[in-house]
Amino acid sequence: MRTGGRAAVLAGVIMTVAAVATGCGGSVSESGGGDAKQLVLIPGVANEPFYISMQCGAQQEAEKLGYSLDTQAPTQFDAAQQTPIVTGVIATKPGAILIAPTHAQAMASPIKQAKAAGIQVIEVDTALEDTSVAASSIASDNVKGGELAAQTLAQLVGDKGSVLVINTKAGTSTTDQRAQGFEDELKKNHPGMTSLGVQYNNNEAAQAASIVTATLAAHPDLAGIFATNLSSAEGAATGLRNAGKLGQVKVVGFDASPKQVEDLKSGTVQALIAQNPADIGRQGVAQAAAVLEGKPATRTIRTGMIALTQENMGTNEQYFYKNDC
Ligand code: T6T
Repeated sequence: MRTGGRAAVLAGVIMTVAAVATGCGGSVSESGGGDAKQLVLIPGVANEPFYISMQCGAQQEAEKLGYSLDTQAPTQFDAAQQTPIVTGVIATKPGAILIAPTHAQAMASPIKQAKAAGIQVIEVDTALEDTSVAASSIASDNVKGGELAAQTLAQLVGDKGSVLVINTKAGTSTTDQRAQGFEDELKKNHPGMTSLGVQYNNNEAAQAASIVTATLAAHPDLAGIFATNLSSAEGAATGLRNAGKLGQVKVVGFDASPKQVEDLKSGTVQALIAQNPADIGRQGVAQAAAVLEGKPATRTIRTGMIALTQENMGTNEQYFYKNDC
């Protein structure tokens, strides 16, 4: 990111927290014999820096507001694994669950069961397609994030050439929106760039690396990659390293895990769209507390993002995700 033009676009990327208040009223919790002061966070997957950072923020806020927070996560980002966790949590009757649904449709049924059992539902990061279930949803503006990724990649490749999108799993609300925002921005404002389309890595970094290898074999002139999340970006870096194409093919990745930050520092990837998962967790707990205390909830909350580059990463360390609190 050395030219004035690049810096100018990237300077304007910090999106401040914007709450879209709809004034949805909450009711005092009746958790049917359970503990209304107990909250359960159900992330998309265990041991992953994005969700660990979210948990750290949620934990801090829960302590501040006088709630207990338990976290139960599936070992894979998979609705079949997340469903029994939700079912088990329903039996313990907490006041609220804060959940990152691993699939916009497949998780609707268990989450509706939680709501029917009198448990308040707050969506953190991902969301169900059915917007009638959750009292509040807190996430980055993922369409905007995809657009920002397209603008950033366009600058890196000189606004021309073939680019690839590596997505995680179809049906993940956030990454689908990022891919959509990216593709729409290319069509609208970057006619010199051609998208080779979206390929899915099943949220496995190794699969993202294989996708890069296969794409380079078919398209040796590949100019850039948009990797829609942590696993895609970590894997894309490995794929390019294996193919000896580091630096030649430009990468814009979503998220900022410790490994991704290392990849940015070493120039393996050129930009990272970092989210603010701790803020998602904090605001998720605040919304849960509001509905449990009969105060109005904010139906949709958008948290901040920033495009990190080698140039600005030194002054934006607060955006790096954590492996522990
Ligand atoms: O990108 C985040 C999250 O926003 C997305 O919904 C799923 O993947 C991550 O957790 C990163 O792995």
